[in-house]
Amino acid sequence: MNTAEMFSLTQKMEKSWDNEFQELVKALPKEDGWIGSHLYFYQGFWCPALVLKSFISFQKNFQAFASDVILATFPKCGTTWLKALAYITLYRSHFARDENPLLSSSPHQLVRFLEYDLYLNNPFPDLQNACAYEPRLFATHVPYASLPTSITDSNNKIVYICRNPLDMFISLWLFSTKLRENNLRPLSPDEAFDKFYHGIYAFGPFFEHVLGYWKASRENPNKILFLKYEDLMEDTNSHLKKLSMFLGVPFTEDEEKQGVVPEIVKMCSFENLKELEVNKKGLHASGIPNADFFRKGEVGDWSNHLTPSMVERLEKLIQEKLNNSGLTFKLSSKTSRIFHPSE
Ligand code: PAP
Repeated sequence: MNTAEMFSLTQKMEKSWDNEFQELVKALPKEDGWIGSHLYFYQGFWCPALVLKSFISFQKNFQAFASDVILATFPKCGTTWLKALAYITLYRSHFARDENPLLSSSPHQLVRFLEYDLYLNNPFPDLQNACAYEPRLFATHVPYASLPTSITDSNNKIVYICRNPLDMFISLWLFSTKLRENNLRPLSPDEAFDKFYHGIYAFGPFFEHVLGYWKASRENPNKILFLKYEDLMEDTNSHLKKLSMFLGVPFTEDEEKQGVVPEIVKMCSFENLKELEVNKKGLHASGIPNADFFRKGEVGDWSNHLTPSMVERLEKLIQEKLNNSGLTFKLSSKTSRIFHPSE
């Protein structure tokens, strides 16, 4: 599938909905999305038309195993990076160090999305064969409150990653600009900002998504590991060790001595993954070119794009939304400026 075919798939998707589904959808608030297809407000979040049906199938039909690992992320917050790190860490005993699967497969091929991939055209996908090894490892953008109860009620593990909303906005806007249908005029920075400010983007609003996982992780830290892109960027080694312990596959002393940790960090780094042939060409299951998942990979790039008034409005929004939550975001790596909602 190429990008043009992806758009036609999205449009066909809406046309292919049967009467019963059309009835359900008719009652939902609907907005134009960022790339040309629609967003529907369902269960408290803006769900892209492409995955509305597959999300519902996933929610209804997915049967979690207690051993499953689910990577849950807000879009543009480090999904690709986390997929690479988790896959290699969890399964490292299965392959030789010079036969790293990242050399031949994109992180999105290795760890498949539930709603964007496996359930996309099949309400009962073959999940067993979707994972090369045990335990099963999947990814999703679905908010915590909308996960299948078999995930929230079982003992499986969830790793969540999010990112400061200013960088996330810029990443989303530039990503969407590339993918936007050719016959539509580009979204202006003001239009994109307005949609962003009001939470109208895939899986938005951001704050509800992040706070859902944040609260759940505080209530159950053994089940949910809550990570932030900026922290990972600042010290990837120690976060990788934390991840390995959380997943029950801590690095042994021998591995530490052999430098396995920095080796994985380097292999999964933005600079390395971006340059691999497999990530320069080829398409994600949803039709998006693999290369579009690698742009700049920095903390604080928002300062090159946002106007002072946009920054001020977003800072106020963060303050309002995260107030008393205990959650903070670093906005810049250079100054290590930390935004405390109570400031
Ligand atoms: P998704 O949620 O749509 O799958 P995701 O991987 O979360 O996408 O977002 C892509 C962002 O992660 C891009 O950020 P940027 O636009 O600010 O540059 C991309 O560059 C960044 N990214 C991808 N891979 C890595 C990596 N290995 N290390 C750090 N950042 C990465």
